[in-house]
Amino acid sequence: MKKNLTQKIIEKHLLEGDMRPGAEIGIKIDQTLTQDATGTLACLEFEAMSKTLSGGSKVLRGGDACRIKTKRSVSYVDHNTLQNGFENADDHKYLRSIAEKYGLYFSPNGNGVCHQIQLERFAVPGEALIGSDSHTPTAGALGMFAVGVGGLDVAYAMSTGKFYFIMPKIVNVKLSGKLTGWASAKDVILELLSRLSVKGGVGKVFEYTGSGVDTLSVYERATITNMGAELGLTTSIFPSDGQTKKFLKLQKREKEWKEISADSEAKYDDVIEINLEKITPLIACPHSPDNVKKVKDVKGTKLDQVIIGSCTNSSLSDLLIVAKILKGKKVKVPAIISPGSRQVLVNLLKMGVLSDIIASGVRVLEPACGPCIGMGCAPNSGGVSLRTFNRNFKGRSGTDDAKIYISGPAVAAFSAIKGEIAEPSGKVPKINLPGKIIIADDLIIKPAKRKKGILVCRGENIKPIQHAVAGTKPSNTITGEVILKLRDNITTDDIIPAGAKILPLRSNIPAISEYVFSKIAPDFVKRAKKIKDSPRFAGEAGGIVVAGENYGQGSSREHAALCPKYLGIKAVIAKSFARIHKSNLVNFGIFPLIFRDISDYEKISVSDKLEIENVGDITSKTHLVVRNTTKNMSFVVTHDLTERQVKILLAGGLLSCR
Ligand code: MIC
Ligand code: SF4
Repeated sequence: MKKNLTQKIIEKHLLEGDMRPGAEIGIKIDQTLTQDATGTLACLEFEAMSKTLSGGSKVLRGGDACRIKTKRSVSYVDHNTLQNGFENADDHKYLRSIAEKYGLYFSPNGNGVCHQIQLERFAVPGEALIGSDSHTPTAGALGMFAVGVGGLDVAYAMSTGKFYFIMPKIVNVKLSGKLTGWASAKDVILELLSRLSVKGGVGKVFEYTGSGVDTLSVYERATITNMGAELGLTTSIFPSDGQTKKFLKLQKREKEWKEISADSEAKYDDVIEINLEKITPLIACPHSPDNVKKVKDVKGTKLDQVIIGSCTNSSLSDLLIVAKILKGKKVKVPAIISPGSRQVLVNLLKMGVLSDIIASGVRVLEPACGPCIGMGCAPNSGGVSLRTFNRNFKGRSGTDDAKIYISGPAVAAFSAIKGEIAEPSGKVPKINLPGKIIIADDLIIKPAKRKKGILVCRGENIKPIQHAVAGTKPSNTITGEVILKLRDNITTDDIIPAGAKILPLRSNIPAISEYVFSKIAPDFVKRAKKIKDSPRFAGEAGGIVVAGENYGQGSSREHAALCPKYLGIKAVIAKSFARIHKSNLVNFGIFPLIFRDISDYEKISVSDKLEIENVGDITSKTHLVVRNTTKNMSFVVTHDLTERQVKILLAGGLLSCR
């Protein structure tokens, strides 16, 4: 049978299940990645799974502990790079010691953003990667099957080498022609977002094929696969071809290249056609990546700031274009660049173009996520900022009333020079990547040989997770009160915001839980705690959250499930869920339930008391009856959980599921 590329890779890794869209399968995982904002928790979970935690002691002696079961697992420090206090530094020390003890690679602070480095130094065509970051699919640019997941799934893969997920539908995105003028790879993915919206890719893989594929470099492909996360896709993938070989050769990793692509008459579940010739510069307007317009339609919008960077557009080729545009010019508004990796920075320096960027008045930050996750450079009140990032959710920049636009690097560079959103003009510069680059990976610490006496450093900021995740089996009727009723497309940033103030608490669940829904419902925590502690419910009841479509889109942060769990949330009833967040809810024992009849959403109000009956029968029944005792009415909820997920839920979460 003719196969597409996704089927080929999954089949090669298949351990359990049937590769039918919608069915759960288990695959072997070759590589994992974690970053510091999700990785500390993932490593704590890994330790808990590996049963190496001994009675809360701060320092463990090791040597006999289990090692990771994957071929390559990399632990990155790239998100929590501001060190305003001891917290982040302590977490980083913990991560480094875990890497040494269990056999992970460790990429320290200043080395760059995980996805850029994974692409440069670790991704291998045809292999399978999961990462505790939603943009892990960036590695699909190299023909890798790469999926973003919650930390617990990574911890599980590091302990067992396995990953379970729902077999997605595979869509053939057929590219023809080639990009012309100032159109860039960013505009291709913005075009898809404008056609399909932020929930258009849920349950799907986008596999890129067609003659247009050959015209895109790996750097360009990576921009497209990276932002597939914004469509809600399971992943995106390009074939491994001549462009891939060229990239790996440049990275002095030619030996890891192999050709891999779909069979010529392979079948797909759907087809989308894009003629690259027709793509023009696009821009996502506030406050969603799918609010896409033509640059020419918003040009002239005054800007307060421009930032070029993030894992979407911070590669060597992106910054070379920017340097060419900025050469000899001055920026009119504060402009900032954060290179994707130290390798990118070192090569810009060697090629003599960093000086063009600096001379134009641009501030150069260290290679890290930085402003993309609200780690500094927040805009002024009501400020308008144009960024080359992938997300422009309200408040994510650190300034709640700022307006964030998203574009490709050329639009951003021209706009910085004009001080307003501007269309690129003039002759498109030709970017010649050098035949050889400096391979600046010397900061990466390779896995140490197994040895005794490695100390795991657990700073004061790292609180034990057992009490937070300890799953109690749900009783047969979940009794609860609706604490919050939400709109469509609630992001995990809405559930638990990031930013320089909250991020350092990622390894301290009691402390970070104080910020759940803090931006959109400041009294949520108080109300959740009141219900949780109410003697009326005798510890059995909890809060229930009601939501619209695509609940939990965006970041993979499992804190968006774990913290509500800590606050006593028992169930989320939504019109639909985003993939990663749904798995995270299951992993922490919160029921993700779906309205059978969407109109029932309208009939629920905040403070209604609900009883979800016969939860213990959920295995056999896809329907559960919910009694609204406040309004004296009932409605039906369904679920699309697999048997394995039901087992996890009924055990109270993955860590309690043996
Ligand atoms: C993001 O871009 O939102 C993050 C920060 O990289 C997250 C991970 C996190 O919240 O730590 C993601 O994309 O998964
Ligand atoms: Fe970092 Fe931003 Fe990429 Fe998330 S989207 S990994 S915060 S650069």
